[in-house]
Amino acid sequence: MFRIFNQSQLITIFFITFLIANLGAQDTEEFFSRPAPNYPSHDPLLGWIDSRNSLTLNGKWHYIVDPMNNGLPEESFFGGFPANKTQKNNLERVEFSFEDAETMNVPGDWNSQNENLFFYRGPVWFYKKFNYSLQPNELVHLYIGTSNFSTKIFINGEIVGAFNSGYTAFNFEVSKYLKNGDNFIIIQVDNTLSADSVPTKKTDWWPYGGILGDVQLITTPRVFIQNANLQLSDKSSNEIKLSVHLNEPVSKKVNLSIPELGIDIDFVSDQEGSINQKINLDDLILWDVGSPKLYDVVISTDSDVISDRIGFREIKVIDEKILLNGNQIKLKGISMHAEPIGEEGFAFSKQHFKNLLNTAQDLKVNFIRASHYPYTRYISQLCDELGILLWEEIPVYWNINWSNVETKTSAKTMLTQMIHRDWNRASVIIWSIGNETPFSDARMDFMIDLKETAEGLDSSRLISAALLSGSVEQFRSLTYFLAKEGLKHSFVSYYEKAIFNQIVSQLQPLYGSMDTFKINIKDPLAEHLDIIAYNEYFGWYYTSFIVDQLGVEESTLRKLMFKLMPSIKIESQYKKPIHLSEFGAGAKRNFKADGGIWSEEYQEDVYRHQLEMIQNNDQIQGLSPWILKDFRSMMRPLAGVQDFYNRKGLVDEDGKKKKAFRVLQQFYEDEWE
Ligand code: GCB
Repeated sequence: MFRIFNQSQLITIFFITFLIANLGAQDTEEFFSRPAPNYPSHDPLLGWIDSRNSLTLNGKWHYIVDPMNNGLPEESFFGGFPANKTQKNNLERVEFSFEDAETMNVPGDWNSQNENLFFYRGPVWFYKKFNYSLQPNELVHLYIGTSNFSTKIFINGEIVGAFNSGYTAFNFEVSKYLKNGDNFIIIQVDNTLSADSVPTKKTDWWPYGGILGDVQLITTPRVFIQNANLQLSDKSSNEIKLSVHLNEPVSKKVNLSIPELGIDIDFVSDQEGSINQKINLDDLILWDVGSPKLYDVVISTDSDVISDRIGFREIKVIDEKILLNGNQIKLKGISMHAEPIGEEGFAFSKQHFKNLLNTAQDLKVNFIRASHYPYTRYISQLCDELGILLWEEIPVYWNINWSNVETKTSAKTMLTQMIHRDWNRASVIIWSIGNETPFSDARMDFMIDLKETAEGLDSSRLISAALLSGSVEQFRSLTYFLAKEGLKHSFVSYYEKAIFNQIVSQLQPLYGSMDTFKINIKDPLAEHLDIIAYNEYFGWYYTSFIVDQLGVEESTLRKLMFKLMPSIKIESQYKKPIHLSEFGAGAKRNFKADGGIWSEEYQEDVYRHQLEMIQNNDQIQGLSPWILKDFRSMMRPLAGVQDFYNRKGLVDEDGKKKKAFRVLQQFYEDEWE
């Protein structure tokens, strides 16, 4: 009987059978909510991918926007998009066609490639045809550099798997789905965020959707080197820790070769397929800021070989100092977002990061805070080559759902993928496990778990998190010092002085014995971090927070804040270095406001006062002001000024410098040693 039907007729028969079964008197509901299929989860990350054979799937992909998620097989009334049904004759009803759909570039975000998708948050389907020639005894892995935020993958109509941790690389072994000749791949990417996701739906940056990193089909032998890590564990004896992981639990000979150092050593993996060894390297030249020495490293088995360029350096903290290769170093940094200069959208290419890092180098930095999420792999490669220190971060941002198991799994997956990708990059000295996370016990458990995960994966780097400032207690004492300052100045009105008098006499018993305003960072998380990173906005937000409660002019408070700032002391009871991970002010380039808010001059003033404060404080060992370049944010609608940009950049979106750029540049070049 089956021989008389062609394939599309068969599908129709099944569909009708399905309809009859489902629309029958018994249970029409099932038709509208079918069980979701099982989506397998990703494989352990493939390391050293740049040394592997691969076929790129970058380029033009067809796409269909699907705000109602109708293309998913379990949601669709029409059979589902992954099947890629095409019309065979003109009496066949097919309501989608990938072949006729528009195209966009992959990698690339959709927000900047189609103006209708600028604010879009939802699912989009991507489709590409490719030709493949399968070789015997090889495995093929689909490797995606980043896709935001939830991804479902189908090859030739079959489910490959799903990955729900945005901003990080992932891979699936896909050999069994491929055939010789024509193949097609369909990927659904959904950039919807929720209260349980990482990050949540509220972020002060653009939640770009799309396939944002390279897409590659990488080939390996059947038994292959999954990943390997080399790091300097002890500078005094030039001791290197080597770990190698094979994809199978087999005992195999593995060779490590570093020709320039005359290293050519064989090891044998244990029953788990792992090697964990220490070796001593003579005459090692260390990787350092300004002299970024990299070595060619090759690891091989009888069937597999991988290589990379790796630098060796030691980073540690002793009391309040940061030591790079045993020498004290101050982190002269700047924070960044992954957005290119002079182009809309998400930064993903080597060229994007080259341009950003050139601008940062012009600022005379030795350190970049890559906030608030992992970027594509090119940034750390470039920092390795240029000798710039790097902080990498996961988007555990503001208040996320600390007690939700899936939220934690997602954050841990991001941390693991980030570390497994960049653990050979000498430039990366800090893993940051979050930004401005408000106090609670649930948050402490969550963050400590992340910290232990990071430490377990990589013991050769520092761990930090940007802590939140501005407790009620801090604001109360700040108010006292501002009021006290206010009594001294003629620009303060009689009415305001009367208010200040009242405040001073009320708060005198509490703060009268203190000679200057101090912030003591007491966040209990600081005890678990190697560097205490702290975000503060004295010259920007804090005055507006206080003004609402006092009934004095905001302009008065801003002037008083500038008077106070140079003497403010930020300190911590934990004897550790403090890194000011953010400070800054908004300014639109060329905006004329007579030195007021949004002018370049006001931003410049904030920087001058901030830097004076920093110069007066020995516990501060690092800075990454907010931020290198103006960046897109849905939270910033002010027309004519912000236009959906956060304007705290030291350069505008086209890379043109604002006045504060030179203030920080000079500080780094001549003043802060
Ligand atoms: C912060 C956040 C950062 C924001 C910045 C701002 O504290 O960490 O993500 O963009 O302030 O500009 O308000």
